[in-house]
This record gives sequence, structure tokens and C-alpha cells, in this order.
Amino acid sequence: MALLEILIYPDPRLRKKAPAVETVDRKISTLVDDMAQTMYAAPGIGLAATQVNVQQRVVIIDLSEERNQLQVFINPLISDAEGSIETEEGCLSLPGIVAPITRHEHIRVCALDREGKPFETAVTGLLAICLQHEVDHLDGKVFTDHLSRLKRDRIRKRLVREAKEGPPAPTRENSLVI
Ligand code: GNR
Ligand code: NI
Repeated sequence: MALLEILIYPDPRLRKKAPAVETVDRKISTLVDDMAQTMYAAPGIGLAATQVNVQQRVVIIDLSEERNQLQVFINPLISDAEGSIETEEGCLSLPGIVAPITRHEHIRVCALDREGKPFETAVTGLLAICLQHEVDHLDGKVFTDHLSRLKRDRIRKRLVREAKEGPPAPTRENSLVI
């Protein structure tokens, strides 16, 4: 297993649209293991391959308290999106930033599991939110793309400044709440 480097916005590599995985082979399995180690260490509840500079449609999510229920979505396709729900989203590629984002509350997703077997499931709530956030990453989008240009620019400038000056001391008050 290997800890991977997470790209920080506005890294232009976060803007690439990832192509579909053609075959779920040992390489993909290793990628999933490395992504899981990286997500658990961060810590985060989800991670898209785009964030670790791998251009492949691979997403992992673990919403469990014990951090032992990894869900793998290869080539995820969202359909039947319904309802809307607003939550404070964060992103490992935008450290220290949270903002309220509106997503669909209920979706269907079909994907391949880590064995390459197709499955389809209806998901709701935080899992639905997280999946939409991760599929956005695979399409080269980040959550600030859902905000006004003013808010997006403020966040981008803050992250550019922090990349130069180093992050602020880790006090709770440093979180930029839009
Ligand atoms: O760890 C994460 N938390 C989170 C909270 C609300 C909505 C989405 C997320 S995903 C994020 C990890 C991440 O950046 N995934 O791309
Ligand atoms: Ni993210």
C-alpha cells in the first residue's frame, strides 16, 4: 500500500475529465487500496482518482464510524436524480474550506465493483451527496463550481495565498464559511 499525494485546488490537473476504466485488473485493485489508505489517513469520507492525479473513473467512499466499510464505484453513472438537499461540503483538495452546496437527495447509481462486477443501487442522503461530489471530480469539477463567481474567486485566492505562505495555524476559526 502507498500513501498518495492529494492535489490541491487550483491545481489544473483537477480540471481533467477522467476516461472510463476499460478493465478492472490488478492495477485498479492496487489503486483502490492506495486510495483507501490515502482517504483514511487524510481523513476523508470519499476520494476520487482525479484527486490523486490518476485519470481513471474510480471513486471510493466510506461513511462508517469505524472506517471499515469501503464502497468502491468504478465508472459510476448517476441517473434518476430527484429532490434537493443542502449540506456544508468540504473537500480534501480545498483544505479548510466549507460551503453549503445543494445536491440531489435521491439518485440511482450503476457502477462496477472492485471485482469488475456491475451493480446498480438507489442511494440517498450523505451517500448520494458524496457520490455526486466524487463524480464531479471525475468530470474535472470541484464543489466551488456550484457557488457564485464571487465566492469561488474568494476561495481560489485564499488557497493560492496559502500555497505561497503556508496554511494558517489550525484553529477552527480559520475555516472559511461562505
Ligand atoms: O471528506 C469529505 N467530506 C465531505 C463532506 C461533505 C460533502 C462531501 C465530502 S467529500 C470529502 C472528501 C473529498 O474531497 N472527496 O472528494
Ligand atoms: Ni472532494
